[in-house]
Amino acid sequence: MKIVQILSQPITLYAVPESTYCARVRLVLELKSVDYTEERPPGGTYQSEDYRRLVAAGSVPAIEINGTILHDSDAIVELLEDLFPEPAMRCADPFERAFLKSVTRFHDTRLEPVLRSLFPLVGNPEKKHRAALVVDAMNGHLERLDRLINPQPYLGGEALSLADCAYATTLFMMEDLTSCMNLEVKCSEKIHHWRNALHHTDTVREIVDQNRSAIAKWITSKLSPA
Ligand SMILES: N[C@@H](CCC(=O)N[C@@H](CS)C(=O)NCC(=O)O)C(=O)O
Repeated sequence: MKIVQILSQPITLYAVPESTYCARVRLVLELKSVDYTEERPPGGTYQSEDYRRLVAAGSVPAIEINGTILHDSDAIVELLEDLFPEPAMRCADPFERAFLKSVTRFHDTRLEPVLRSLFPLVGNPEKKHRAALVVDAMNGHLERLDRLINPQPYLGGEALSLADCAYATTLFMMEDLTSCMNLEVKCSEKIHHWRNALHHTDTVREIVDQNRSAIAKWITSKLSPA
């Protein structure tokens, strides 16, 4: 029996529209044509007591699947790959698979944490100097990423991988957050081509554009608060 057949319950994704980690899980669910419903955290925020009762780790994304609650986007997409192997989004070759995992880890432990530190600086002109330092650090990570990867057109070759899904919205969010502060993110041509290839892929474009419009609304709320 296929594992998918033993799933007795529909899948619920707890997510917020602005999050790059939530977009990554949404993207994998969509690319694998998995039935799911998406909900905001109960109580309206992932900081609510109601949400923490449901998801002990208190972070989004989380999924409820077969009665199990799981947080952490990387753990979630790995589980989805095991449960729904088509289309394959992990390389069969163990060396390539480990390499792509290391590229994903570079996103989660290097690039995204720096990007995240920009959020509290948006709409704070007095923190422009701090923001410029953050963007310098981000550009340093992008330079390292450029040396690390060789997308053709995706990270694992012709098929989209879980690693691509980790980066898709982040590559745009970096630009949207820096440009609203008149700062410049420096993406190499290689990273630009890869980003364009991602955006030319229908499902990716849909998820990226949804995330970008949520980020645009958030930026507006910070730059011109009501
Ligand atoms: N490593 C986690 C990071 C997720 C994350 O940091 N989510 C943010 C929202 S974008 C959050 O829930 N922050 C609250 C917290 O972690 O306590 C993942 O991949 O899911």
